[in-house]
Order: sequence, then structure tokens, then C-alpha cells
Amino acid sequence: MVRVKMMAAALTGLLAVSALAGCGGKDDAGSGKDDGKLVLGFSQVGAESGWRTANTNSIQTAAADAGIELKFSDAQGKQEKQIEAIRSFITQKVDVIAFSPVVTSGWDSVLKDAKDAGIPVILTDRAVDSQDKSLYKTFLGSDFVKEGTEAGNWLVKQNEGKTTPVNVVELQGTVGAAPAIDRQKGFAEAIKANPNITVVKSQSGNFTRAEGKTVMEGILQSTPKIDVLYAHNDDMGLGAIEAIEAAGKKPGKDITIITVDAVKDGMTALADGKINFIVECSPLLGPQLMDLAKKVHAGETVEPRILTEETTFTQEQAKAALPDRKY
Ligand code: GYE
Repeated sequence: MVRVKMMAAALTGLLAVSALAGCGGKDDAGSGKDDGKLVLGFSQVGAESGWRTANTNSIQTAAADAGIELKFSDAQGKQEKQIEAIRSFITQKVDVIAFSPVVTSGWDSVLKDAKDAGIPVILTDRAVDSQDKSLYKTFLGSDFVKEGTEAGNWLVKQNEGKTTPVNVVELQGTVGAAPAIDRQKGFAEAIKANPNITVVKSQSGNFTRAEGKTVMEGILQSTPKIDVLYAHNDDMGLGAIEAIEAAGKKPGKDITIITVDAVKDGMTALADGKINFIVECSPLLGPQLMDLAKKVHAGETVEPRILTEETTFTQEQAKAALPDRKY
């Protein structure tokens, strides 16, 4: 009897708490919109690569799992569209804004507007070059310089003790994008001490398979001796493989191929011997992003830079990892 009474009291208490939680939300009572969910506005770069598709899936799934209302906007690779999306998030008074900036520069003004509106901003995947670090709360993503260094180190190791010339063709990502700038930088640093290893051509393939193919077609015609292809992502590498095969050469044998990302198609080409080495870049940023969104919304301080964990893959390692590869 006493027990029943206690349970009834507890229940009344619970009801009172949930009634309290029900009011005071950001929408007017009666609008029917106030379900107490955190609203996250996310501006994605586009759908240029397998990496990006996996990244979008990760963010959408993680938002649903975390009970966060996601307003997702695809900028189709255009900075103007990203700025437009962020301005619209500000007008809609979302709780938190996150975005993956297509290029590093030109964000100060819109970031200042978000700050003035009191909306915290999280950078995911790619960095901005803003000097004022108070314009965003944190930057979650990979160390792209390190990825370039890993790619270069592997090549140096392969050529240890050799002095014969090694001609490298580099397919860069989107011009002005953080991963393109940094992957070039890290690679150049790593090969610097080996004068026989030279980058004879470096051109942008905009991170897409189609451009990787056409740019490589041109390079194959204009460059007589190519020993190595270093592509800033798997997709450009895969496009280039088509061009190399069409030119009657064997990718992975006649031309050594190094890429970055390690998405399923890249890993398959690696296991098949058409790519020689891949530096991993994880697109699975969703769960960490949702955690951070909750924290900054609650006013908690978060680390200004959060790095994702990554590895590298040889052909043998790709064969072992492929069956469990989710993306
Ligand atoms: O490597 C590439 C994508 O920003 C890390 O963008 C990302 C890069 C990724 O298009 O495939």
C-alpha cells in the first residue's frame, strides 16, 4: 500500500516535470512546432565524391539517432550557395550552424552575422582561414597535411636507396579547398629531401571522377614519362585509372598510384592492384558533430580543434579490410 502511494507520488512528480519542460520552448505555444528538439542547420559542399556521399549519410543518420532536427542544404560546390544557406539558417533562428566550407577564404562576414545573432558555428571536415577564431566554436576534421605527408613518406620508402628519376603527376582537389592546399603541402614536404622524386605536373581535378579522367587524359598526352600518380582523393584516382587504361597502360604497374580517402571503390581498386597505397580520411563525422552541437548549444566549452582518427592501407591491408568496409 505504502509502495503504491510512493509510486503515485513519483508519477505526479514526473508529470509535473514534463509539463514544465513542455513550455518555454522557442516556438509560441500552440504552433505545434515545439517538440523541444535541437535544430541544426548544416550546409554541405555538394556530392562530388564517394567520400562526400558517406559524409552526408553519416550526418543524416547521426542527427536522427541523436534526436536532432537537421536542416540540410546542398551547395552543389558553390560558395555563394553556402553563404546563402547560412544566412537562411540565421533568419530561421536555428540553434546551431555547422558547415563544410568549400574553400578556405571569404567567410568572415557571414560568420560575423551568425555570431551577432548568437548562433554557435561548428566547422566540419574543412577549415576556413579567418584570423578571428571567435567566429566559430570548433573545427572537427582530419589533419590534411599529415595525409599528404603519409602519401609522400610511402613513396620515399618505396624508392629508398634509388637515385633514378621518379616523375610524379599530382591531381589536386578543388582549388582553394583546405584538403587540396594541405595534401599538396604535406606531400611536397615529405619528398623534399629526395631530389630524384619530382612533381612534373600538378593540376586540379576538382575532387571528381569525371574531371580526374579528363585531366589525366590531357596529362598522358603531354607528359612522356609518368612513374607515379598522386591523386588527392580516390574518385580522381579512379577517373585517372580509366584514362590510363584507355592509353594502353597498366594502373598500379606501369604507373604507381597513391590516393587519399579509402572509400569502398578506392579500396576495391587497391585490393585489385590498380592502386598501390591509400591514406585514409574518415567521412564518418556525424556522431561527433551531433555531440558537439549539443554541447555548444548547452553553452559548454569544447576543444577548438578535434582531429579524426585515421590509418593507411597497402594492397594486402585493403583485401583484409574490404569485407567490413561500410562506405
Ligand atoms: O577527401 C574528397 C572530398 O573535404 C576531406 O572532399 C574532404 C574531401 C575528400 O570531395 O573526396
